[in-house]
Amino acid sequence: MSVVLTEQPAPGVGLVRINRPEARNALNLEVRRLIAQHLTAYGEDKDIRCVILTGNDKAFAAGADIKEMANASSIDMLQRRQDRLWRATAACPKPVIAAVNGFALGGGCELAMTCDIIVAGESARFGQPEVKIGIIPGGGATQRLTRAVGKYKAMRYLLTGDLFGAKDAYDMGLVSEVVPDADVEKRAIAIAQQICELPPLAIELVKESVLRGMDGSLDTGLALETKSIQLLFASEDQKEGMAAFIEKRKPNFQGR
Ligand code: CO8
Repeated sequence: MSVVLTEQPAPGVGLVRINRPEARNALNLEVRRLIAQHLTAYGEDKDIRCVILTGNDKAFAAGADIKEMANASSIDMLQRRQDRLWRATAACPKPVIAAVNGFALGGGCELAMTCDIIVAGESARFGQPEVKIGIIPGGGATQRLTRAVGKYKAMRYLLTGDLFGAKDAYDMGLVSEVVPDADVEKRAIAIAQQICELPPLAIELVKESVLRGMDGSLDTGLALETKSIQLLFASEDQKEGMAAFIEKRKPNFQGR
């Protein structure tokens, strides 16, 4: 069986499941490459409108595969060019929801942070324990965790490697929702279905405006948002959405 599985749990929803239970879903290169491949394919698939990335009940992912890295040289690490793989989530034009149960540590927490929405189970454990094994995060945590929760909370966890629970993650602003463990996937699918009902072009431009805007000045971000809303007035879905509101009926969005 493959180390990364795909399913379609509902119409329009693509689900990518990390499947290395014997290694707490540690992200070896094969897993990283397959996740990136599936996200790219779903991004191009007209029938998919929202993607869920998940693991199993024990682990979303317990980090990069330490056994695969332990004896690597700097040049090996450079030639693995993993940074390109980390970009696949943001590059996917459709929203990606992380459904997290169990451990999301190191590269696993970083993978969740590349997603657009994070739904976590009550017992999920997050953390960036890299300093405990002599390295620092390499999948974006020094930047994405800091942007998500602020300098002082990020430093507190990055500098100690301490783990933290789902409630703390929620209180810090790292996760979008906390639900009972058994409901994580169900809730992620429900959010995905809600998104599938909405006009895909508007959804794509929300994602782009938020992600690109976060990296620029407020002025640049606002300009991008303005251009995006102006652009949407060329879409049939904008005409349909507003007409349906006025005519008091359900809109029928076509992604055009
Ligand atoms: N890598 C490889 N194998 C792992 C990993 C991992 N990250 N995590 C768990 N495993 C393996 C264990 O070795 C064990 O294998 P075996 O049965 O052969 O001994 C099996 O999974 C089960 O693990 P445990 O027995 O330890 O299970 P527990 O439930 O007792 O503990 C933990 C689970 C707490 C998750 C524990 O396994 C652990 O601490 N794992 C390591 C967590 C960690 O340090 N993660 C950070 C890794 S470094 C990283 O992610 C850097 C990202 C940089 C990426 C970018 C590079 C350019």
